[in-house]
Amino acid sequence: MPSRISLAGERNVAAGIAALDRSPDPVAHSVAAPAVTIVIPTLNERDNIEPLLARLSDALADIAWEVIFVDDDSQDGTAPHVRALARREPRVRCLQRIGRRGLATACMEGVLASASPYVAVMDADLQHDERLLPRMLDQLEGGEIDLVVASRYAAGGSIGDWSSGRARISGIATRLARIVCKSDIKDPLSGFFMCRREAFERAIRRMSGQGFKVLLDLLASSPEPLRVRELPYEFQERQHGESKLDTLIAWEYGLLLADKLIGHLVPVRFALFGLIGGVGLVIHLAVLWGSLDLLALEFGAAQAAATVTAMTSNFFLNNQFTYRDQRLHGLQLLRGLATFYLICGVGAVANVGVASYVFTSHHAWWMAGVAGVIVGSVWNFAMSSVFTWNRR
Ligand SMILES: Nc1nc2c(ncn2[C@@H]2O[C@H](COP(=O)(O)OP(=O)(O)OP(=O)(O)O)[C@@H](O)[C@H]2O)c(=O)[nH]1
Ligand SMILES: [Mg+2]
Repeated sequence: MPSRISLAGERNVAAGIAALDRSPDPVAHSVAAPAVTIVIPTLNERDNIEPLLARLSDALADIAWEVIFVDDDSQDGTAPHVRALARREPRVRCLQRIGRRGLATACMEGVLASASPYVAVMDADLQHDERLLPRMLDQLEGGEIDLVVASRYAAGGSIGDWSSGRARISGIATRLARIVCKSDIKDPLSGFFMCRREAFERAIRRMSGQGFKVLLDLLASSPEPLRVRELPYEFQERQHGESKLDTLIAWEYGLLLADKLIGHLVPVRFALFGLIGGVGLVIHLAVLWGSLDLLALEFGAAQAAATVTAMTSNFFLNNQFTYRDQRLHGLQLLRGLATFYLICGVGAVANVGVASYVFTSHHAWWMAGVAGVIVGSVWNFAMSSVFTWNRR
């Protein structure tokens, strides 16, 4: 390798630097950088996009803003629709995620895809009052606040016309949230807030990204308590499209709370995987008993039937609960099941091998059994999280 460039080369480099010195800074001469990025997660919200953009343009007339729609590959064509609008309006961007789901991770990735000093998160369905955005920005620019929350529960705010059932569930969930969040805040489950980018960045590596409640995740994950202000607003009716709330949202919420409470001791996914393993053991014993007593099968055949049933039910339970955010469907489901059988088969061999070794080393039978189960479970969890559910 030549240790120095030729004379002609040196002249070229010097000419290049001189030219750069003379030329105007290309960044400084582009359009004004946005002061605030509004991150909007979307799942089948096509019809809400244009009305929302019109409202944002009105509300933010004097502010340099941009909006990033983070779309999880909606079936109604939300992403191509946003891109079509982005060709006419450079303040609009689309981040389309394929094979991914999750409101919280969508918001986190939207924030990471932006560079503005302030970032807001709001829903696409016109339930959040966009006229609050300039006041939120004012509060942050004042310098004494890290996070402004649009609050349904602060004095003057309201949940609109929710059914009494939804209001009660939200009340209970909010009380639970206060246990894990480090701020005394009335609406830690609000989906509408604005914060300083550094505050978000400091917390993001500790965030769970689990489920719907990204604000709670942010509050509970921040290394130091955030300085919060709440602005009241009235939650509006959804305008177009369908709600994405379903019963499993409560499950995801439970996982987020568990992660914030015990996640530093044991990963919640592993705890869940172990719990489902326990359910699998019960299923195994039930099928074994049924096959021996009711069907009068040979022990070997009964044990094989029980093993396959337990592995299959474990796979589907894990797919539904432990890896809900990476759920497999269609052909991928079959492929996942095949890898799961294979991994658990090797896990069983490891389990028996370790247990036999511990037993022959003159340890108690139960100690040998537990050692085998631990090694087998860790193997199954580690391998299936790589080869069965985490292929993308
Ligand atoms: N990217 C992405 N966005 C999502 C996902 N789930 C929901 N959203 C979006 O998150 C926002 C909130 O979801 P909603 O279904 O409106 O939930 P909600 O406002 O609590 O419930 P409603 O009052 O019934 O509308 C909406 O903009 C949805 O399109 C998801 O898995 N991925
Ligand atoms: Mg909504």
